[in-house]
This record gives sequence, C-alpha cells and structure tokens, in this order.
Amino acid sequence: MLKLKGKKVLVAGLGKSGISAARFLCEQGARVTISDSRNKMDLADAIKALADLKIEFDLGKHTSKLFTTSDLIVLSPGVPANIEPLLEARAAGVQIVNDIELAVPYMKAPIIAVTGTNGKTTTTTLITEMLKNDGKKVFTGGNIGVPVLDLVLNNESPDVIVLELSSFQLETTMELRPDVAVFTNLEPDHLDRYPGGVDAYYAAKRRLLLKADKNTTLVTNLDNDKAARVGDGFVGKVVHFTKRDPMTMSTNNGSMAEQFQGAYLKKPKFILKMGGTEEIFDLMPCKLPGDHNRENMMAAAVAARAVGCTKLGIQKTIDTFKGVHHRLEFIRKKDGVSIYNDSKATNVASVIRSISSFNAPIILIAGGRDKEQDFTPLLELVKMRVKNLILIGEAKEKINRIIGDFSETFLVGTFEEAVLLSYQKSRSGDVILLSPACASYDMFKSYEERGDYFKKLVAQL
Ligand code: UMA
Repeated sequence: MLKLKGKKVLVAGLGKSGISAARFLCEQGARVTISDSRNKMDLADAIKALADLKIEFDLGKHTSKLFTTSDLIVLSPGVPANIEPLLEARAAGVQIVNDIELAVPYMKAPIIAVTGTNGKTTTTTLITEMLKNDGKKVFTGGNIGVPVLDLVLNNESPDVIVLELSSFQLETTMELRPDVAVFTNLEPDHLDRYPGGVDAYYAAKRRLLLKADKNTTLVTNLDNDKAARVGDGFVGKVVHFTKRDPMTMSTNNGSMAEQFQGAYLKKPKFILKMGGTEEIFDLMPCKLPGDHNRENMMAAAVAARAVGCTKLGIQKTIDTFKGVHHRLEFIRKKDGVSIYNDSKATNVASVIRSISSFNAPIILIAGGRDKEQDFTPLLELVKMRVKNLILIGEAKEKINRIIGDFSETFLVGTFEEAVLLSYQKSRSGDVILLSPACASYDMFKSYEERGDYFKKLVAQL
C-alpha cells in the first residue's frame, strides 16, 4: 500500500475523479495540491465541493515544477499522459498513478472489471442489476461516472465490485487484479489520444490483464477478432460469448462445441454453458433493441455467473431492464416517428451498431468533435438505411466529404436547427436518431449534456 501520510501529492485534473482523489488523499494525511488547465471561474463548483479541506490549487495552467517536485502524482483519466509537465515528472522519477490504484488495497470483494470499445456501460449496468436481483450488495464505479475511490470514501462493504474501465484509466493502472475481466469488443477509437495508432489504444485496454493469473476469468467476444485474440496465451480461464452456434465452429483442437464455455445465441434465446451445466435464457422479454444488446446481455450473464449469480437474477434482469441513458435510448413517438437519443455513440463502430438496430428509414443526426476517425465504414449502411443525414459541429465537413453523397444531406449551424430539421424531414414510420460518431466537446461539456439537451428539444417538438 502506498504511504501517503505527510507526502506531497499532486492531483492532475479537477473533475469527478480529481475531487474524489483529493478528498481521499486528505483523509490519508497527504499534503494535496490540485493542478488543472481550466481557470478558477470554470472550476468554481469543484472548488466549492472541496472547501472543507486544506488544499492548494494551481489553476489555469500546469506548472512543471509542481509536477517534478511532488512525491506522487494522481492523474485524472482525461489528462493525456504526454503533456510536457508529466513527461518531465516521469523523467525525474516521480511516481504517477490513478484513483483506481489508490483504491486497490481497499477492494476486498471479488472484482468484475469491464473494458472494450463499445457496450461497456450497458454491460456494467447489466452485471450490476443481475447481481442485485440475486440479492447481492454491489459497488459499481469507474468510467460509468462514479469514481472508484467513492468505495472507500463512503465506507462501502459490497459483496461484489463491478468496474467499468476505459483505456485512459488503464494507461496508469498497475496493481489492479480483477477476478473477472470482460472485453466487450475492440474497435478503433480515441485516435486523437493515441496518435501512434490504434495498437497503442488496444495495448492500453490489454493492461486490464497485467496482473491476471490462473485464478482470473477472462470473458471475451468470440465474434470480434481483436477481443477474441486477447485470450491468446492467457494463463487463466477463458469464457466466451458469441452470436454464432459453437456447433458450426472448429478450432485447431477439434470441434468448438465440446470445448465451448460461455454464452451463445439461439434466437430468441441464449444458452449459458458454464461449469458443467447448460441453462436456457429467454430474450423475448428483452426491451433493448439490436443484436449488440444481445451481446451485452450474454457478456453480462457470463460475468455474473462467474461470481455465482443464479439463473433467477439473470432472467429477471433480462425481463425488466429498460436500458441506459444516452445509449440508443427511446425518447418518444411523435406523429408516428420514433425518436432515439444515442449521444454516447462517440465512435464509428458504435454508430454502425445503432443504425443496424433499425429496419425503418433513419434520419441521422451526426457530428461533433472528430477523434481522427475514418468515417468510410459508415458508407454502406448510410446508403442502405439513412434517408437524411443531418451534420453538425466541427466534423460536419469531413463527414460530408466521405458519406454525404450517399443520403440526402444537410450541414447545419446549430443543434436546435438539426433537431427541428430532422423532425421536418420525418414521416410516420421513420426513426430520428442522434448518434454522433464524435465527441461532444465542441458544443457541450459531455455526451450526457448533449443527450439531455437533445431530449429537451425533442420534448418541445
Ligand atoms: N484537464 C487538465 N489538463 C488536461 C486535460 C484536462 O487539467 O490536459 C482537466 C479539465 O480541465 C477538467 C478535468 O481535467 O477539469 C477533467 O478530468 P477528466 O477528464 O479525467 O474527467 P472526470 O470528471 O474526472 O471524469 C473521469 C472520466 N473522464 C474521462 O475519462 C474523460 C469519466 O469518464 C469517469 O466517469 C469519471 O472520471 C469517474 O471515474 C467519462 C468519459 O467520457 C464518462 N470517458 C471516456 C469515454 O467513455 O469515451 C473515456
């Protein structure tokens, strides 16, 4: 366990994780300074949240000297590891960790950690619900919006800990040893953060297995090349989920059907084959649209079962779960037009899943801040399913050049215009879908703010 009493600790970034880390560090007797590139006025709420503590602030910039002269730096996930002061601190031998590392010694219950490019939040939430429906006490945190140190700050003693972890968080994760590690899928994303290429992003994700051993269970997606390969050479137990029938698959060591452990789809059901038993789950009552949500259901069932969740807990969740905000979230039907908020779809792969979930003609609102993405994989689907493409934000011209010719496309100046135009263009039976394929930061503070504003505008239609 890191010794923190009396240590000079710098917290980089005063967002949710910075606030939680600073509070924890003060409780541990550390001398805390917070550095944030935003100014005092922008950070007024965060400063207020820490008003009862003795903390120094260095705002509006990152001062290298503070970084290089600290005993320890606690890095927020949104602060890129290659900013100059961090490079200098690393060269000076200063230890850099994240909030999750600080929480590791306090995690006494079995840990299920979920990573991947898409489906993380839904899968994390499903696992949580399955376990709760099974009567277990669960702490859920990480990228899902709850800093992991809240576990310690709120004195929680859960039966199971469920974590959603992003590549940003995993970059500085060293000691975390999940009992169950889930990879939903691996697809290109965040290329603005990884200018060296997508492999650096995948490598950050794989750090989830850094401390894995023979007692670790890896849950991974057999239908996604990169995720399936995470299991190569893995020393622990590997269980899969797949939309295919294992009877039709073969491996180097014979038929997959006998060896298969995990969940596979047999529409409208899925089979869970683990630990010598086979159980059937009915997906008919499931309210979430799209095959990707069947994947999320199976991934969650496998992970929950790996820590002993019963059939009842799993099926009850399938029967009752209504979905997660901002992920293909149904908002309302207006004049026969179904309107969905998919603001969390900040990469191309996620939008492909969302478009594929509908058979009806789609009016797609997309755009925002580009993450150096290649939009060409959207081309075929846009051609087949998107009747109008409404483009917004910094990336609108780039997207238009690549896919604009394959639908009737409009480039608009404001978010309000986009929503109004989508409604004017719609006819009964259509779907209006906000699924941006981009980050929100050019117009909003977060994808949540973007989704909430979309919902507000849709309510006013
Ligand atoms: N900042 C700097 N210097 C920089 C960059 C940012 O000082 O160079 C400051 C900003 O001014 C801001 C603070 O850092 O004040 C924000 O820190 P942060 O971006 O780490 O945000 P938090 O509020 O701490 O939220 C983080 C995660 N955010 C990111 O990874 C970007 C949240 O994931 C997570 O829920 C939260 O910790 C709790 O664990 C959000 C996210 O967008 C949902 N994740 C990305 C995604 O899902 O695509 C990875």
